[in-house]
Amino acid sequence: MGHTHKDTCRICKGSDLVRVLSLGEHPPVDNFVAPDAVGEEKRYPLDVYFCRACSLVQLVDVVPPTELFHNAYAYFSSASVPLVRHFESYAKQIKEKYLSPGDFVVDIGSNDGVLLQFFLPEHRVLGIEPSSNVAEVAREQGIETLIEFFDEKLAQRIVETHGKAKVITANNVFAHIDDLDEIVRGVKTLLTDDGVFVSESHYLLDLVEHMEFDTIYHEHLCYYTVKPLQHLFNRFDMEVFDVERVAQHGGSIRVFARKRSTEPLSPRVKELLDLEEKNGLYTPDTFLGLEERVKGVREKLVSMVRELRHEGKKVIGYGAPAKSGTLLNYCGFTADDLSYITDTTPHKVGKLTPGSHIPVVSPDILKTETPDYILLLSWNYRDFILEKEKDVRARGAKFIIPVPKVEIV
Ligand code: JHZ
Ligand code: SAH
Ligand code: ZN
Repeated sequence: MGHTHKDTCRICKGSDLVRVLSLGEHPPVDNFVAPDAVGEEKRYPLDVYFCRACSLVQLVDVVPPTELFHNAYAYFSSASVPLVRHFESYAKQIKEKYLSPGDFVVDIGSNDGVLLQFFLPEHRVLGIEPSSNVAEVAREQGIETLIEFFDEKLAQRIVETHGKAKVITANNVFAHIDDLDEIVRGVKTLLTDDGVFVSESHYLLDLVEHMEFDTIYHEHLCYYTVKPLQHLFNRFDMEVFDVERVAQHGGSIRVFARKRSTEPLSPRVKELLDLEEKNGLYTPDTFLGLEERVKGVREKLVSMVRELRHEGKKVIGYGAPAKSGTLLNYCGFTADDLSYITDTTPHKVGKLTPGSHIPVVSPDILKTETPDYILLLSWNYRDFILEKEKDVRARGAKFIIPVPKVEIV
């Protein structure tokens, strides 16, 4: 199946789209390859566009969702200990602010149950998760999960079988869905009149400020700011009533929306809108400069790694997150550059990274091996990983940090 190329904005439907950054063609980042199944991989363009009408930054080349999310999806949220802790405190906030015992919570893109587990047993929960291998893990823990893509029809069915939800969450998935109108209609159908929709996504301001170019990949169709999200919800008679910046994934925004009401909005909404404006996120010029900066990072990283290899040093990678797909393929790294990459996800171990075909192994290898340099691909867990790997560092291994700036520690 090929990809589709849209010529209108995903939120406002306008057609004044400017291409602001091009990263070339890449395979889908979560499609790890079995060593005995190496063949031609499909590559799709990774070009970023800015909408002059509503300021949404987005991809317009859309890979069919079934090629990204399927029965062998590689991302398991619970493989990252700091992320599990994050969702534990997220659930605590929601419980304290919005829930009474017995209330019904639905999570869209519930993955392995990383968030919903923390609402049990006080609340009723339901996960929606189309990647069946990941959904099974949640089911095994007793978290009821529908193996489906969320849409309005499914929302209607859930209302009939389970009733309406007091809280609907959708984390790191609201930026991943092409037809946002369908999702918002579904959310409205499923939500009680006093219900709350909470969604966390990577934040464009952090992407730009900290050069997080590797967080651009086909799963991420939207790079959100508050302004276009307001536009989206308003179109459906809903409103963004609160926003919060959180540190996850190098910087995310947690956005709270509800059916339109007469209640006041949190002052934080206006504060963040002002900050976005001040930082030029509503003009394409801000993004047009990105490509040169990204090329600069590539030059620095590639020459550093190639020089080290030339000197006979052993270099490996640490973490095979989705974003490593973009970084590795954009830099053209292969197993000649990084001998292997460690990752805590059992599903990734034993496979090859998409496109770059570098073997993924368990981090246990570092208990006995001491590479000279370790490229930290899961840079968003930097402090946690540097502390966790203090033994191999004490034995002389150095970490190369690629983001927010290339440095060796
Ligand atoms: P992590 C995810 O992207 C999923 P990814 C998704 N693509 C998305 O939208 C974004 O989040 C926002 C490993 N690891 O969480 C585990 C170690 O090996 O940064 C994971 O494979 N050792 C839908 O994939 C990866 O790193 C460790 O100590 O970029 C982390 O992936 C830790 C902490 C993690 O997200
Ligand atoms: N919410 C988790 C997982 C994010 S990964 C977290 O924040 O860590 C994104 C998840 O959304 C994947 O597990 C993917 O299979 C799922 N997903 C993708 N499209 C979806 C859709 N249309 N409806 C529901 N889930 C979807
Ligand atoms: Zn638009």
